[in-house]
Amino acid sequence: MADHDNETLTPTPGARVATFLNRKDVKQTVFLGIFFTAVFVVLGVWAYPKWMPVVLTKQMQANEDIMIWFTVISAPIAGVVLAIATKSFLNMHRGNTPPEEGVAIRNNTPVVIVWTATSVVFCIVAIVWGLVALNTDSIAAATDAPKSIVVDVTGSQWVWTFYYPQQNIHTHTLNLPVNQPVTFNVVSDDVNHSFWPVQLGVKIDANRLVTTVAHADPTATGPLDIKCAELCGLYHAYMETNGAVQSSADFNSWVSSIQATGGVQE
Ligand SMILES: [Cu+2]
Repeated sequence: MADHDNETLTPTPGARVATFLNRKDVKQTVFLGIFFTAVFVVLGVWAYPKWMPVVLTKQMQANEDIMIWFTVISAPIAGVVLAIATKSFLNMHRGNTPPEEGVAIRNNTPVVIVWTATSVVFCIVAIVWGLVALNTDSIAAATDAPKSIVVDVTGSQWVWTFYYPQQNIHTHTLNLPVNQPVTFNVVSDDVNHSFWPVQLGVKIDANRLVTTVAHADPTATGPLDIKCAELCGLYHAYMETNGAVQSSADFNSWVSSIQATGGVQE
């Protein structure tokens, strides 16, 4: 008899979960969670490509793909958290007594295992993704090196200067021909800077005494913004210049016009 009483008083875990999911406030939260998840997926897939800088290289395309995929993958988590926060906020002013206690999750072993395992899988995916992307890019850089155009980039407080050894020109704007790989040899004259040609999807430290090498594959023409991404002193925010990825004809005539004035851009 005692066993029988116990069975009727303590529902199975499955039944408790079913009761929990049937509660009106839980159903509303789940609905909100699905809604917010959809909003984040739309933001990632539709809005990011519109909001992010124009894609001019394979590297920038890879950056944008990662932003989109990670937004989509993390959308359900952000969606559920925002749903619970919204539902709690909306209930706050009603003076309702709190609903009866749901399934405890703090010491619930299956729940702890699921969220720990999920976090571990997310971290591993992010690490492997990053390592594969880095490795793919360095293999491409090595393969492309012989046919690359070379640009020696120097950061100094607070300007960027460029030297094209193959063309023997000094410039302060960064023009590049489309469909030709480019290798940047980056140094600093003084403090640490960070060379960031935004639309190329490249960002690399500019250090004193050490040359860092970056690589890009321009696939489309368009204007370029070059910024400094490392706080480097009073006028760091103004340490910017511009340029363009051009057709090879436009690039060649730009080079010729500078060579005609002694190889130094005015
Ligand atoms: Cu700076």
